[in-house]
Amino acid sequence: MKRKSFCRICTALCGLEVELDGDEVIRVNGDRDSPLSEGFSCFKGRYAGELHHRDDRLLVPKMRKDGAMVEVSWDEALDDLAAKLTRIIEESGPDAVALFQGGGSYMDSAAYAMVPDMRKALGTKSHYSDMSIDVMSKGVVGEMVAGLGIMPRADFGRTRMVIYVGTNPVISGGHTSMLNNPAQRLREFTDGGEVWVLDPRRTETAMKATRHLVTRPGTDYAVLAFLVRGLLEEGADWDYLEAHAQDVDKLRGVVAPYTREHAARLSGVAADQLDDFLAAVRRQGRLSVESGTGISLSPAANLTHWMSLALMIVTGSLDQEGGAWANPGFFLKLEQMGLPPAPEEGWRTPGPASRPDLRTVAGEYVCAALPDEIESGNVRALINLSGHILTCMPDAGRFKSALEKLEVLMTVEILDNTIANFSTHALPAKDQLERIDVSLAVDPSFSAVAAQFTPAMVPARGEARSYWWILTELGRRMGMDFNPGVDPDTMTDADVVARIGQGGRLPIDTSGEANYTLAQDRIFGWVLEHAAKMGGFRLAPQPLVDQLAELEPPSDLMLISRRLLKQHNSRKVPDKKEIPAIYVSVEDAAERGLIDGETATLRGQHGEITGEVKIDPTLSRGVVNVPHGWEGQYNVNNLTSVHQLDPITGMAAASNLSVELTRLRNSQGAEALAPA
Ligand SMILES: Nc1nc2c(c(=O)[nH]1)N[C@H]1C(S)=C(S)[C@@H](COP(=O)(O)OP(=O)(O)OC[C@H]3O[C@@H](n4cnc5c(=O)[nH]c(N)nc54)[C@H](O)[C@@H]3O)O[C@H]1N2
Ligand SMILES: Nc1nc2c(c(=O)[nH]1)N[C@H]1C(S)=C(S)[C@@H](COP(=O)(O)OP(=O)(O)OC[C@H]3O[C@@H](n4cnc5c(=O)[nH]c(N)nc54)[C@H](O)[C@@H]3O)O[C@H]1N2
Ligand code: SF4
Ligand SMILES: [Mo]
Repeated sequence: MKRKSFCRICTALCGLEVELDGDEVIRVNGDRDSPLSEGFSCFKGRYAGELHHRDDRLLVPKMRKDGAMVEVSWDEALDDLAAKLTRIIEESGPDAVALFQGGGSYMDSAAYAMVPDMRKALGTKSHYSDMSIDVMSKGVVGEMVAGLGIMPRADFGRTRMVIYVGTNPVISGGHTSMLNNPAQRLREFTDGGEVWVLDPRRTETAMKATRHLVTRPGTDYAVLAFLVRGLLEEGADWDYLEAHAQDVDKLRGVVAPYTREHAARLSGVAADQLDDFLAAVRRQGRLSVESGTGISLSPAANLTHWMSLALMIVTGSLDQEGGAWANPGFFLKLEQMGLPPAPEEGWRTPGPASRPDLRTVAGEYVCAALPDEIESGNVRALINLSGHILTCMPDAGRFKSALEKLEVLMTVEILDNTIANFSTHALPAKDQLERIDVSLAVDPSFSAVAAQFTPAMVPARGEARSYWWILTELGRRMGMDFNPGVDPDTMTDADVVARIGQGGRLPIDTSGEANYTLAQDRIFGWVLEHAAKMGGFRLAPQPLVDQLAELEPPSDLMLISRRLLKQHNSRKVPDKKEIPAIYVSVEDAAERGLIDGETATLRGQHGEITGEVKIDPTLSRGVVNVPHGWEGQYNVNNLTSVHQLDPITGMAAASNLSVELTRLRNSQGAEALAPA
């Protein structure tokens, strides 16, 4: 039997067709009938069946007893947790219990929906999430410029120029804006217009683009500033600027130094290529600039987002047909939230007790503050909502030793993996094929104002329970209501998801088979209306002007971030080619006399990685990469640090770090063989 579903791994949310034989998943394929993905799917989505049946699924709750993780009953695990968390709150107050929302919890809508109520019931301010190891700058700079953390994307079918900066949607599915069926979408863009890619790597997206500009890491802001400068001389949309923006003259002063020569020197892009780029932008008029983790994880994150927004504003593209639009959401309905525009600094309050300097973003503390919070005794328990926190966090060593000091580390997982066994309590949740769901968490990243629904495909294996049930039941045992209106004794998964399905722009039918509900293709004008309340877009927020003056130029060799096709952060589809290694460009390998498979040391300011070199012809000279998500020796977060933080967002830099690469030598100075 074949049943339709949708994938809940990345923001592309591809339609899937799941072939079943009773409770056995035979295979998973892309759904040709999906209006979003039109049959497209990737390895990760198609692996859902094998993942479901894997031998290392976490199927029974586990708890640490005398140092070892042992299987226990749900009652024992939850009662023990409830007692310990209650005691910690009584002794140290609610902030001693921290929450972390990780990658495995976002796409479980029933769990995601209850987190705000759970936090409120716990009364804790210690709320952390992937946001502060991923995308802080987009939110903060959005608030500074537009009064709201908007994440614009192309107006499919109408936008004639799309600029991708530090994002590789063909592999990733998009950062904060989904790109479904990427090859097809890019063909449509390039048929009617132009796609330009700025990336130090010849990415899979660059290979399908009209033009690829190889930028030196962290210098894209200079290229964008050069465009803004040129447009303010000729080609800007002055009607739009007069109606919707402020501080045009201040912006003109800021970008004045970015002449073609200066921008070329900084970015490494030849001056005649910059001329072509400016000519293309003038020719196309409206455009969309989309960026990803190559930008958001870098020290130049804020400046690049600022210049991206400035370019969309100067060309009269932002919130305009044929330019870039921001999805206000099917469920979350940002335009109806009624928030006033943010102040020029963004909505910020002091950070946690040990790190007040690390200010909040969207009411959350930043992950970089967590080690200090734990070591100072302010945080004694961590409720880890499915993050692989040994690999995803900056300064892996420091994080690990801090996490070891926790009295309670509760992890909700689907796998009996390293993080589950590092915890004090590991609780098995349903995997994506086992749960009924709607597309809630990544709602505003959707390419239309739309929603998807899927029933569960197969029953839960072992004793895995619904995520919402686990959390709601924990609250009840603590005498708290983590999920008001939901009774875990009487309500089913279907009841809980049906409530969420009623909260969108249109009611969703959650009673039967998978469906796609389109409320409206796109919504325009709401961002402009919001910005009008503060006198129009702020083109030159002072904190960004100040940061621009302090930015350091890139060094000779820079570590960059990038994603792999068959791996989703820490989650891997087994593959012979995507092996842990230090990925080095042909030129950098040659200069150091390195050959494929040889051992080398990659040394940063804060740590080092010694391992095998893999020569990667897609990398440009001066750029090295260790993909994130690997444990142990190849954990790239051995090179990042909670001491290298963005002064505005408090986010640790995980891309564009200055590094040195040397061939491994032994203590006598002779070249050593690769260690066995
Ligand atoms: N150096 C460096 N560090 C980075 C990054 C980088 O590029 N470089 N990227 C950063 C970014 S952008 C992010 S978002 C984070 C991501 O890092 P994490 O938040 O750790 O996300 P994942 O590794 O995707 O998934 C975490 C866990 O979810 C579990 N899981 C999988 N499916 C399910 C499910 O259906 N239900 C439940 N309950 N759990 C499930 C997996 O087994 C896994 O252990 O890492 C960040 N860290
Ligand atoms: N296959 C796969 N898909 C994923 C994930 C995954 O791990 N694997 N993770 C998911 C998650 S959590 C996220 S947040 C999204 C991220 O989605 P994307 O941001 O699209 O992620 P990446 O593919 O890492 O793309 C980052 C790009 O930035 C480039 N880059 C690095 N530094 C610079 C720079 O200074 N300037 C420029 N111009 N480019 C630079 C890199 O070469 C790389 O091509 O992907 C999601 N989808
Ligand atoms: S692109 Fe993303 S949503 Fe689509 S199948 Fe792959 S992981 Fe799933
Ligand atoms: Mo992410």
